[in-house]
Amino acid sequence: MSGTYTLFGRKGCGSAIVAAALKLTRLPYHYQEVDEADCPEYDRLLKLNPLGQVPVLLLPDGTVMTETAAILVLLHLRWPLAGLIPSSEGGHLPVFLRWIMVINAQIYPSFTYGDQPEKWLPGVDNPKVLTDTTDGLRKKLWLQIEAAADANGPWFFGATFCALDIYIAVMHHWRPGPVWFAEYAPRLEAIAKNVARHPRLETLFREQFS
Ligand SMILES: N[C@@H](CCC(=O)N[C@@H](CS)C(=O)NCC(=O)O)C(=O)O
Repeated sequence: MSGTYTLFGRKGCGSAIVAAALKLTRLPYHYQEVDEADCPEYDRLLKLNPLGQVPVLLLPDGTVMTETAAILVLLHLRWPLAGLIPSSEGGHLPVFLRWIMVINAQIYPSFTYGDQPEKWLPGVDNPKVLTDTTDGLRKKLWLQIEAAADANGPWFFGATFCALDIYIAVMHHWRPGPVWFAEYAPRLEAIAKNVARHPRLETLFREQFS
């Protein structure tokens, strides 16, 4: 499909996952940074996604997409050569589907609720307890993903790169953070470093996480 995509994002956020996927697919895109709530770009973002969340991807035909995983599936279908999703031949696909759903349905929302606990527990004396419990759940989930990752790398599936590697590389910068990953999830930490060194992604990762 021809035409330019527009990605609405914020430095260091989940939009970096979509930006990395776009770079691998080589689909042409324009990046719109939305770094604060009080700016015209944020008003435009709110019109596209009333939740005000990034990433939002505006397709060349004007269709609005939210939800990182849904966007990656679409990009994969439009540019399968990027290898974002493992082939249905071989055993990787079911494992990929399991962990990509755990990341999107459990790990990602743990930030939605844990980052602004007072929003979800109005009037409660100690809303930070929600941050602590969701941080704990997230560590438990990352440890499961660590145990499932190939011990020798360089990617989650050994020699086979896929979008899980991109998620790991971006999210390892988020709580509990790189120091925790280095100590408790060294396979995931190694994957994150390898993705950040990928020739097509290294500039993006430097820009997003420096
Ligand atoms: N389910 C969404 C979650 C997106 C999301 O939570 N994005 C964060 C940035 S990484 C955000 O915009 N948070 C602000 C908010 O939730 O108000 C997705 O998969 O893309």
